[in-house]
Amino acid sequence: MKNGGDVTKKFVARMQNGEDGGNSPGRGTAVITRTKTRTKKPSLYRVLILNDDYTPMEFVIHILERFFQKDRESATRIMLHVHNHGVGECGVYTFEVAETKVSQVMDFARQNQHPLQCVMEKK
Ligand code: TYC
Repeated sequence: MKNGGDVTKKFVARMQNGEDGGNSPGRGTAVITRTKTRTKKPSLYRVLILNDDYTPMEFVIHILERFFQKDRESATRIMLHVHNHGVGECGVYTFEVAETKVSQVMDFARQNQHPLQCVMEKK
């Protein structure tokens, strides 16, 4: 279901008389301001890792287990997909979580002197 953001709607209602607390643009009419609270789904971002010729396969598997909560089997599957296709998805997150994951992976790869690249893209 598609939904907008928070919307303040003004409803024009016909009054029985003019006694509406001075909220009336004209005699016998009132403007009632109501704030409708609507939920807004956050934008989602894919976190991707890129293939290179130097990062050890075991290191990539470790990254997927440590930062993306993958079990050994799916970590291996994702790593091999990246190895064979050049790029692969580690997970899908809201903006700040995705940003944090990218930083964690890039920092950890750098600390271990591997050229592994990690990026995020809007879904
Ligand atoms: N291509 C690397 C190798 O042969 C392995 C690798 C896989 C590197 C995935 C990066 O994101 C990557 N050692």
